[in-house]
Amino acid sequence: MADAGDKSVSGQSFYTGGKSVPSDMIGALEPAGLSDNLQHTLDRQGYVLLRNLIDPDAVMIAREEILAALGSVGEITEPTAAAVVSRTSQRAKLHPDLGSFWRGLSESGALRRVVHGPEIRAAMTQLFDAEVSPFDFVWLRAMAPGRASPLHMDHPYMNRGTDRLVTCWIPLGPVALDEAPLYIMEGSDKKGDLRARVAGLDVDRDKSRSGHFADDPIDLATDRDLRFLTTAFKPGDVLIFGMFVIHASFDNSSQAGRVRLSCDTRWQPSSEPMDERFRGPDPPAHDGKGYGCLSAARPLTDRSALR
Ligand SMILES: O=C(O)CCC(=O)C(=O)O
Repeated sequence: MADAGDKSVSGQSFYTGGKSVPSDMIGALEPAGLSDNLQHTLDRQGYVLLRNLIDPDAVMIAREEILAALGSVGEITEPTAAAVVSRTSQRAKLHPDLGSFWRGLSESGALRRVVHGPEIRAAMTQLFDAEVSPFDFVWLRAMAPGRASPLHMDHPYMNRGTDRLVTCWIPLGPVALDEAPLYIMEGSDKKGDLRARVAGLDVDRDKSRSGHFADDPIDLATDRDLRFLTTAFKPGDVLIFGMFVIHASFDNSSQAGRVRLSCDTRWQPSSEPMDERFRGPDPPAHDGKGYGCLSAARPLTDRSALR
């Protein structure tokens, strides 16, 4: 297992769709600091990586709660703190309403302390230079070995409110380089033709089109001379990016069989309109399915890809 928190990405093999990514196509995400102008950094490089922003103890408390819940449905072996998958599941039997099970975890106080807590609120206030609000809906993810998130921009999934919207991707615990770290395609937000492919698309209204990019990530990066930027993450780190940045995760190739936990959230100025699907005490999310719309709401043994 590579060292989580190590800035270097050299010497590590990365895989997408089972294919090895050439090492000269990989680069390291550069951290910023709160003394930087966060909006300028976001505009310039398409992302802001803030190391150790959130209290790591709070992150680990949320992590342990989620791992214990996955252990209670037989998906994580004992001791659950090691985050190793069992490759079996009792989830659907014990919790026939899978969305409700995932909603319970997503709304826990321990997780909300991390993803909507004072540190991230302060960073978002600084970034937007305004009072800020998060979407109430959060995208809690458990990425099992062999799985990955597909290549996409966030815009077609959440564009019924303001354009002044950012994603905050938060690792829930250490994420080593072989444990499906998120990657960003460097400079992809500056490529007008890539943006034009999904600009204005609303995946819930236009079912004939996928929000994801069907391209093979290595082919796209080669054709457009784009690098994959990633890093190993530590508890407390936050990766912020805009709606038109191409991103995905590498395959979880953990030989130890460790699951990757993370949560992505969205923030915007409070004065701007919010996408109604993701606000309120019981957000309808995609197709009114609530938390049941997420791949992570399915058992870890399930291979279907939702959101
Ligand atoms: O965590 C992942 O694998 C995907 C996250 C993502 O797509 C996002 O934060 O927008």
